[in-house]
Amino acid sequence: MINETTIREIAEKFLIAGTFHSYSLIQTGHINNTYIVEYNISGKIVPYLLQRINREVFKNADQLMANISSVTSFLRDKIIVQGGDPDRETLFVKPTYTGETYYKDASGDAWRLYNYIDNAYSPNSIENSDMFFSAGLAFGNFQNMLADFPADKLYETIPNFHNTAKRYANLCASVELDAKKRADSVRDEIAFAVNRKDDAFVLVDLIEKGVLPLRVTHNDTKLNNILFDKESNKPICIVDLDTVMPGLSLYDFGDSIRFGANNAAEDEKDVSKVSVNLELYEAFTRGYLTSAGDSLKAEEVAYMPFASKLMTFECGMRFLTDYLDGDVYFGIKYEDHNLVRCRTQFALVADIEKHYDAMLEITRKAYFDICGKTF
Ligand code: GN1
Ligand code: MG
Repeated sequence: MINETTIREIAEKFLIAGTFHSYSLIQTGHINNTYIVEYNISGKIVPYLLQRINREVFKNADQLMANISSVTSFLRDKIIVQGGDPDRETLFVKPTYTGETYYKDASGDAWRLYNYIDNAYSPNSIENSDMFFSAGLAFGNFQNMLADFPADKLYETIPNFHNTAKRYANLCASVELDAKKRADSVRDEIAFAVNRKDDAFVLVDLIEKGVLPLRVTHNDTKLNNILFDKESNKPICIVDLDTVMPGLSLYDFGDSIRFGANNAAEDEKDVSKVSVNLELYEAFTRGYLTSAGDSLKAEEVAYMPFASKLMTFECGMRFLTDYLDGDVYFGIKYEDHNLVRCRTQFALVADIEKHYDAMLEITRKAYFDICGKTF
């Protein structure tokens, strides 16, 4: 049971020149537990972000935190050189009194402390296309800033994270095992996935053939992993760096569209509300190409509509797999939550398929307008 005493004890392990003042829980994300912890530093109340890392998902806290601290130090240095504000434009890791990047409690849980970026919000939906254009700029910029980061220094913290062929195989294994006897109730969803088996192999094959290059990517580019400034409504910082690993730029692009260009929430129960918003697709594509377009290969642009579909399909498969496994991975708020999430994802896949040619045309035109290139 996590209560004030626990949080206080943990907060006091970190090298902060002040005393614990108060804490509050933030309900966000499906994976870690997040708290705002306030310290009294010479009479001033200063907030920090405390997180308990989900040890089922991230088995190796040393490697995870090594990735995050090297990437954030790299970003911090670049932001300083570029004249930005390093305290607001990147997370940074506050060490413990013993000089570690995280604190391991008596039960073996790992806790980390970050700077807290205030006057900011992480949106769960898009207000207008300018905002999604900015989101595209922000993720494209993140890709660009890390373009010369030595990728071989990063651990693959969750192996095969976006390996869609593997995700498909995992789904089949869970259907076979049927641990919770739920497979019969989701035959339509299983059939939907089986009918799209070939899609799961497309990008994996292109990596093997050397067509698509591995880059340092974020791998979880949900809109709510961007902090926007409350006053200017401009993106200031990319957060949730747990899955920063070698990956494809298309994973980041596709996952952004999956979440941000859906006309409905990820867990909307009425799937008739789910559809791809082409205006938003165009806005994000233009933002992303503006900051990252010149450093991308033409193939990485050509597959943007496909990746939007594939990342949505992957996420749907993951929710379905977890539903079949008995909801062991994603946090759920009610019994069928993962199934509801799976259905929205599959509905979005179907809608992207309907609008595929239009998305391709939008991408082609944006690439030409912004980079003067074509595919
Ligand atoms: C998880 O924790 P959160 O909500 O940012 C998941 C992503 C999924 C997402 C679906 C480490 O992200 O891969 O796309 O849920 N993160 C991990 O909402 O599995
Ligand atoms: Mg997140």
